[in-house]
Amino acid sequence: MDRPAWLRAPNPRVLDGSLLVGVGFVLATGVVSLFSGRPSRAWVFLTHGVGGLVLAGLVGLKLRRVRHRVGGARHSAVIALSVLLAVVTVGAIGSGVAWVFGASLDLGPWGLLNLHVGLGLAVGGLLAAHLVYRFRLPGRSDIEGRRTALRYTAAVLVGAAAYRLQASVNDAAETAGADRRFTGSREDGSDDGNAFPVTSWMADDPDPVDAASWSLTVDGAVAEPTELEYPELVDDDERRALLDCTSGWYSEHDWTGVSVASLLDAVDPDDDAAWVQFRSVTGYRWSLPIEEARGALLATAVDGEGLDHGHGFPLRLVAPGRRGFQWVKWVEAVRVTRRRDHTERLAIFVSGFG
Ligand SMILES: Nc1nc2c(c(=O)[nH]1)N[C@H]1C(S)=C(S)[C@@H](COP(=O)(O)O)O[C@H]1N2
Ligand SMILES: [Mo]
Repeated sequence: MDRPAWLRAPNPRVLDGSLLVGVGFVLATGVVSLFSGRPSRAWVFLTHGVGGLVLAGLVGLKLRRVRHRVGGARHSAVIALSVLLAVVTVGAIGSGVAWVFGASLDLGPWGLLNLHVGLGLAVGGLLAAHLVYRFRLPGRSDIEGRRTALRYTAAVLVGAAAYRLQASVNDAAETAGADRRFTGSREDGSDDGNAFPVTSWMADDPDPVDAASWSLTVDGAVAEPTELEYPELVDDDERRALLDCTSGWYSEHDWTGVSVASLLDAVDPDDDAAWVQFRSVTGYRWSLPIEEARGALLATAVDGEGLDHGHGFPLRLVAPGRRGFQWVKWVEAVRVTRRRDHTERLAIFVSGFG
């Protein structure tokens, strides 16, 4: 019996165009997800997962169509590149699915989710190279409007159903993937003082900070810049907040320390001050909009224990709703600025090297 038209393999040009759109979508949501920590962004993670499953189906169709070329006589650099793209794509999708079902991998400072991000970014680069040799625009006659639209609707529905089913399978099998946050992260060491993972992104590993020679500078676009010695810090604030690292774990604690609002009040920011940057002894730094910074905390203690070196003694930023990489450790300067310092986006990658 003939399959209904919308179930037949799509036109090659349409399939290739869909793969391009699909990879673009999954890459974009993947990158945005790394900067998303609030539940209002849950849709980014959800659509990334569903998009990944739809993409898996499209990749399957594509591989079925092109696999015979690999064994053929026309071996060339272009084919080698295509094979590499296929392998890395399958790896990116496979590592994402494995993560969702609770798998782990120990890659020194990194884990399975970091591998997933790395492979995903590699797909973007390899696909760009592949398109240099292979790009063809679909023609008008390829598109077959209504049928294509039906197919896509079906693909997205199947992807969403598969994603939904995943949650039930995880729950029923009680896998490590069952209790993921909406970000995909799994709980580790909550409410247990310093006993949660120590992570650096990428190479930061300073010597322990000597409180006697350390001081905190608060300056920039302010009327009264100041410098505080360690004994001058006044713990005037507490916050229950959850640190959610993009390598896939989260930990919730009661943090105590100095409220950023009280520091700002003491230095009297200029009227046009818009950002507050937190800088580590290593040069690692990140900024928050000034209103949000007022709600943040510079912690000296976690669950009633003094912060230990790995977690940023003497002072670390607690930025509720922000991903872990923005919670700067070993803070020695708070700088108020009018414009965002964009060099910080580079600094978090290179600080600690050399
Ligand atoms: N100075 C500095 N602060 C940093 C980092 C870093 O590499 N250097 N890593 C960040 C990352 S990626 C995370 S997830 C958290 C981890 O904090 P923890 O080591 O206390 O768990 O610190 C953040 N603060
Ligand atoms: Mo992190």
